[in-house]
Amino acid sequence: MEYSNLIYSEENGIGLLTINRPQALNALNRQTMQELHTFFLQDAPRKAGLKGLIITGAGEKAFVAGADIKEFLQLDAAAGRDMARFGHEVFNAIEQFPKPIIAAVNGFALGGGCELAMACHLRIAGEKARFGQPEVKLGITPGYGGTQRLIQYLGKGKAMELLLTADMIGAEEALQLGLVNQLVPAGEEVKEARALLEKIAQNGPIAIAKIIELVNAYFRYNDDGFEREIRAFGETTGTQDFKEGATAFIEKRKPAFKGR
Ligand code: CO8
Repeated sequence: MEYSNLIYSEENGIGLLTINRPQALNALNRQTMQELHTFFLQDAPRKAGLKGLIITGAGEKAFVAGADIKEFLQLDAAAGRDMARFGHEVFNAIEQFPKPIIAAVNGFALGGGCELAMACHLRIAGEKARFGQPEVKLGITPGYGGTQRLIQYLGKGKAMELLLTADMIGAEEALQLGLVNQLVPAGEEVKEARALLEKIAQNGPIAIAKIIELVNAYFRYNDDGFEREIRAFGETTGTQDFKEGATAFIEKRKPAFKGR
């Protein structure tokens, strides 16, 4: 299929998928999510000879700076919940994909971008990478699995802190906390991801697929948390606080939340 916001290339069985909206720091708008859905649920599973995939962001500044806040303003509670559910389908397909997927994080990985990186099997961060779940600043909760996967990587205490404060962490701290697997010089993320995939691809492909399935199985005992997140995202999207939070971002000012 033809994509407008994704660029795909393949070399020696390793696919490189680039989210390509650099003017919006690669924010995941509706069209991009639709294309990711088509890619991961239809196109990628049919690619013969594929050994693994790399996901990265176009430009030097961002991996993905989140869901597209400018499209948010039209969302009501039901539409918010439906979008969150659609995103969960995409990110679950990434997490369950039987070939290894590495996020090559070249810059901001915020909100939906951090959630996308966490859905991948491994993460290689460049020195400029920054991670965070800043949704509470907009008056909403994460909606693409962030509340659940952040706990899986960081543990409850640090996940709670980052989710409540909306603070960002740099690549060095992300490495120390186990959120990323490798820290590399800026600009080398894709090259190092490719080298790691080449190494993994020396191993048995059936065993690799089983490892992915089994490691994921360990964390799938609590699917209820994911379902609750989808509902919470819908509920918070229906608040006046959220309209204020998203409008304040667009108008480049601080939001004045009223708790309604
Ligand atoms: N959505 C839309 N546009 C964005 C986004 C975004 N998430 N992030 C950046 N942009 C745009 C900016 O508006 C700006 O556009 P313009 O030039 O037209 O003003 C352009 O990208 C460049 O950004 P900045 O000028 O802001 O660049 P800075 O270097 O000053 O700041 C930051 C970089 C810190 C990354 C800043 O852009 C920022 O804070 N971005 C928003 C980060 C954020 O809050 N992300 C979370 C979004 S919510 C989310 O992801 C929820 C996921 C679940 C969704 C579930 C269903 C919908």
